[in-house]
Amino acid sequence: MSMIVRRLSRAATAGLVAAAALTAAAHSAEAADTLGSAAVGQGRYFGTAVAASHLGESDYAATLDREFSSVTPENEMKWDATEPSRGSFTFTSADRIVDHAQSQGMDVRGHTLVWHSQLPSWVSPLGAQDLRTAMNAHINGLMGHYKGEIHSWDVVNEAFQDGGSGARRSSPFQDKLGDGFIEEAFRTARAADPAAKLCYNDYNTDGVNAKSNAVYDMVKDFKSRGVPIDCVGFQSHFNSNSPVPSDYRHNLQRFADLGVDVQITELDIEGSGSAQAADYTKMVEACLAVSRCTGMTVWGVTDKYSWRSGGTPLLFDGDYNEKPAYGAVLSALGGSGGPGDPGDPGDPGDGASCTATYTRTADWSSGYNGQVTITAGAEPISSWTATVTLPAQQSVSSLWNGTPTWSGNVMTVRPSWNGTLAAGASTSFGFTAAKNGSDAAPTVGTCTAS
Ligand code: G2I
Repeated sequence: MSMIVRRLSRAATAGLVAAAALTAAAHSAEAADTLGSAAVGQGRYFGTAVAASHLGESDYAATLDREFSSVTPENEMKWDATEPSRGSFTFTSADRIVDHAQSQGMDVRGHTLVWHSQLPSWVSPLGAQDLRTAMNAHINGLMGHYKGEIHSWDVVNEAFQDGGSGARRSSPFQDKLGDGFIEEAFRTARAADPAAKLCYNDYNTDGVNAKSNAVYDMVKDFKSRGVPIDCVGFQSHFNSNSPVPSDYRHNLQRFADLGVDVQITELDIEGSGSAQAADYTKMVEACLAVSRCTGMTVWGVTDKYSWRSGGTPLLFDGDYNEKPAYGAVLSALGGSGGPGDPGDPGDPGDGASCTATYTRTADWSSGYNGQVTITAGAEPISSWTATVTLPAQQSVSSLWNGTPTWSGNVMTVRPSWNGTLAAGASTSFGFTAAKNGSDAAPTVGTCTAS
């Protein structure tokens, strides 16, 4: 696997932000008694949509920081928020979320680059050629600003119609540029930030139906022609009119079998009590059953700020109390003493093992980049832990593709999204260290796996 250095491309304070992330990440990976840490134990992320305007509310921030390992800006990265007039980008609210996430060691999903909704009024009147130029400039402007900082981008959102036809949805992009706009957006996005996973994201594609079949055909076509797509997002907004489909897992798996990752991107399920909890359990179990399901995101922290607040669809109520659905999700993720706890007999992965090897991949007078490659043993693994002991003088300023916790100069690294490995397969994490006068190599301790 090639290592991609995650470079913070925005503020001059980037180094400080990254260092803070390393410190703050410690609490979220300590015990599998929160959603985020339990999911990390399964090699997945567990995220939430976040609104910048709520970050100043202490209960909101405390719940977010305690429970989640990934965030998606709910509205702040959309076109109307980031490029309200042509060529003039504003990132204040989105930066607030990204900075907060980084200070807590959380990943960020980018939502969304090209979507028919929440478009500023200047976009729709453009002629075809101008619209194409504007679309590509928007992708480049947004992805360029966050280059190296976004785990996955929803490159194109909701481009297919509901109903039985499987046709494309009418939009300025579809109507003026034709079917090819999606492919063009993905190609532009790959060039803009090669490290980001590029997703197609939609709703009512959660089971096998005409709409999901149409998306499936598009992804299959993209894979066969080398159009750069890495993942498909299944929004998963459910209520009594749109219940959890019984073939949800099968649908995730058939997409995964095309060679893309799958992610549950906007999960919420209207309801309450044990019925809601049971539906949430089904969702988590479906993701855990599909090895390429890399994580899930609920569409908000608390019922009181949900876009469907009347339907109380989330895991925390309006007072930030854990709902039955919260306990169900935590338990399905193996947290809180359930299956998945270390030593729980009957868990898959009890014979799991791994090895860790270190190489220095870049070197300069004051610092270096190190890479640790994790290789699974004879059995597949769903998570790994590696320790790296640094010479006392040295300090780490950033780390990518892993989640670190610190004890003195010993760094314990667990997966961020790369915990699941087939037997014999490898992944790697990397870090940048300051030498502070010592050029000695760090030592890598025993790798443990589950
Ligand atoms: O509609 C649910 C989601 C469906 N998939 C794409 C998501 O991006 C979408 O999110 C929702 C947000 O949760 C809402 O918060 O997108 C809505 C707009 O399409 C968002 O609502 C808008 C309100 O309509 C605006 O009045 C408001 O100014 O949020 C804006 C910012 O608060």
